[in-house]
Order: sequence, then C-alpha cells, then structure tokens
Amino acid sequence: MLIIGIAGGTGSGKTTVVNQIVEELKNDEVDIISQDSYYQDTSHLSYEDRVKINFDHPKSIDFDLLVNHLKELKAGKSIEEPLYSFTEHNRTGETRTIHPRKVLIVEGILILTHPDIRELFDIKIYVHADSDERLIRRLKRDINERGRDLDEVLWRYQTTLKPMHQQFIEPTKEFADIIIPTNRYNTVAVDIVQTIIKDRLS
Ligand code: UZR
Ligand code: MG
Repeated sequence: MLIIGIAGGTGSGKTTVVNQIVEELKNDEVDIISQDSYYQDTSHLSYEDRVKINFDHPKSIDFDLLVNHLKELKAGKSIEEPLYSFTEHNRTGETRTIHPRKVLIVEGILILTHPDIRELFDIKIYVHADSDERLIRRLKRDINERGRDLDEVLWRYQTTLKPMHQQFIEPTKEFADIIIPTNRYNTVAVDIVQTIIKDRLS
C-alpha cells in the first residue's frame, strides 16, 4: 500500500489536489482519510466548551488513533474511521469502514507535524497558497457552507488560524517531498504525482 500525506494551511487547496490525484484511479484502488475525522473525542465537554477548543493546534488531533489505524491498514486489516460533525464539534458516534487499498491518501493541516505519521507516509506533499488567497477561500467557505459571519471568520483567522499556521503548519513544509503551488491552476505537479503512483503500482 502506498500512503500519501497531503498537508497545507486552511484554504490552500488540499481538497482540490486530492480530487485531481484520485481522478485517475479506480474506486477500489484508493481511499481518502481526512484529519478532520481524528479530532479528539470531546464527548465529556459541553457544547460551550467544545466551541472554545483550538482546532488548529496539534494537540486537538488524536494522533495515537490515526497512527494505529494507518498501521492496521498497512498490515492488511480494515479499520473503522470515526465520523465527525463540524456543527457539534464532536464525533458523531458513527464510523465508516475503510479497507486496505493500493493507494491511501491522508489529508489535513497538521498531518506532517507528527513524527510517527511522517514515518508512515511514502510520499509527503505540502500544498502552498499565499496567505491572502487562503484567507479569501476560507472566508467564502465558512460564510457560504458553514454559516459563519465575516467578523467571526476574520477574528478566528487573526487570533488562531494565522498564529497556529505560522507556528505549526508552515514549518512542516521542510518535511515535504513535493510542494504544490496552488495560487493558480496547476496540472504539472499533479501529473508528476500520478506518474509516481503509476510507477509504484506497476
Ligand atoms: P481545512 N474546524 C472547524 O471549523 N470546526 C471543527 O469542529 C473542527 C475543525 C476547522 C479548523 C481548521 N479550525 O482551521 C479547519 N477552526 O477546520 C481545517 N476553527 O480544515 O484544512 O479544510 O481548512
Ligand atoms: Mg479541506
């Protein structure tokens, strides 16, 4: 199994890159695991306390569970991925069965911060977009898809997203094998990744 880790700040275009990579593969050849599914279980907290969690800090992620799951998959076993609710800021209690595949993609802002997880990746990718581009995309997404307002998004960006990005996310660029720029539409970088995948699979 080939495990590809894809990191990059919020709004950097990780989802787009993942979709482009997956496009060339058959459904039963690939699966995608999102870091979002591995936020810590916060069932013991009230909703008011869960909202205050810093979701951009590495300690908000249950890396132990993610490491275990990746090891199980590598050993040819299936796992139960916890499903997460962004409105409840908690696990839903439901899971999705993930079977071992030829290619597994793991994506998330903090995915390259953890040494054990980096070890498990065969290819490490960092998706880069300028911070103004990322803020524009984040604003549009949170307002259009997550029901937040302008002031709230900007406040979160300045007080949490930007400092956490600078402290924890941006520094992981040095661990990347490939850095994909997404300020503009880019097909060459994805072509290169697809070539590597085909080469490894054949
Ligand atoms: P991407 N996030 C939420 O908004 N709510 C949650 O319950 C859990 C996470 C956000 C998180 C982070 N920060 O910036 C973003 N906040 O999801 C990462 N606040 O997702 O890489 O798709 O932007
Ligand atoms: Mg995303």
